[in-house]
Amino acid sequence: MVSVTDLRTMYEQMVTARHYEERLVDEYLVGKQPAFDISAGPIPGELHLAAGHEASGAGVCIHLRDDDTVTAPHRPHHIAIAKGVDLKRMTAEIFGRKTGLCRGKGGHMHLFDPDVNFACSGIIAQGCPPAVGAAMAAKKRNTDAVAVAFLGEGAIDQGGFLESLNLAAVHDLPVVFVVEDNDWAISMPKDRVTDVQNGAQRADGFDMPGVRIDSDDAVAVYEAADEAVMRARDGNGPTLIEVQVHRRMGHFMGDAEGYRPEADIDRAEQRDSIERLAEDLRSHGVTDDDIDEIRERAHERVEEAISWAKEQPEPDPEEAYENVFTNPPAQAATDGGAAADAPGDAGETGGDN
Ligand SMILES: Cc1ncc(C[n+]2csc(CCOP(=O)(O)OP(=O)(O)O)c2C)c(N)n1
Ligand SMILES: [Mg+2]
Repeated sequence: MVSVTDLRTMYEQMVTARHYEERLVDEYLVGKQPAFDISAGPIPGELHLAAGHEASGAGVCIHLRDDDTVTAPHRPHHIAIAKGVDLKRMTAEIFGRKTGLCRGKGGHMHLFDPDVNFACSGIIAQGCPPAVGAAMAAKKRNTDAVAVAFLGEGAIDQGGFLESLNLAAVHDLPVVFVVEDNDWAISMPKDRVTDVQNGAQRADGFDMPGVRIDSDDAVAVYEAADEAVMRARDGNGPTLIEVQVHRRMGHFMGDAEGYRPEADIDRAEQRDSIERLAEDLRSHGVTDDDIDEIRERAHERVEEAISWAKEQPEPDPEEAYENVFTNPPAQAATDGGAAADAPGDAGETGGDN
């Protein structure tokens, strides 16, 4: 049974995540108009927002400790915030600054915080094998740490996910897989890629428990995750949880969503898991003043992180090839890195995420 303290914590995480992303939108759009120029402004590159996914991050991560591992996909902010990733350094990373979590080299899809064992990746389902590895390490070290891999419903036909389920099951590993089902993989609706509408059924093929939560109700997620994390910590193996969330925004900032029916967008806007949780708080006797105070505290924290990040120095160009898995092309040492723009060399890192 969820306590009022836990309800308040989840609410704070969720409003922090929502406000954080609203503020990122403001910052992201600076310099990108009138014709959308994705490389311009203080946050260059793609930005995938998780507004509408908050209940899954908060409802799961509230059960985790710093020594538990979380891997997240390309839509990571709500999960990172709920896992306790340093908000200032995460924001500096998103702004490409030198003091960012990855020294400004990763951007918003490649946040890595070893202090709380958090990582994310733009490659879908990529986080599943490392989460299984972290769970195997915890088991071999005889600790009761667990690992959680978050992924989207569009990633659950990937081999990496299915192989991870198998390894986790056969070795009884302390890992929880959390599928965030927002019905879309970019512009592809779920029913065009699979006949299995309940993704939790994938668990049956690996003889592990599978739970589907049909609404983005933070309390329902909390309860399912409580059981799954406890089961993992107690040495009883993995669980697959699928949560119905909703995508309130486009796939990425700048997505005109021409493929998406108006009714679907309206439905996503009407189902607000944060408002639903505020109602839960009220029914537990928390006053509107208390709720406002939580929200204000969250907003202040976000503003502080954004102001701090914007004051941080840009990385030095000479550091471009430090701490990365590539060697500089021959000319880079002498031409300041301009050679990296040539096709086919180490600078060609583009791609559709
Ligand atoms: C292995 C791989 N294939 C394709 C892509 C391109 N891609 C980026 S996001 C995405 C769809 C992801 O959908 P889903 O997993 O449902 O997550 P959502 O964006 O809905 O949160 C795809 C295909 C990728 N990043 N990685
Ligand atoms: Mg999806």
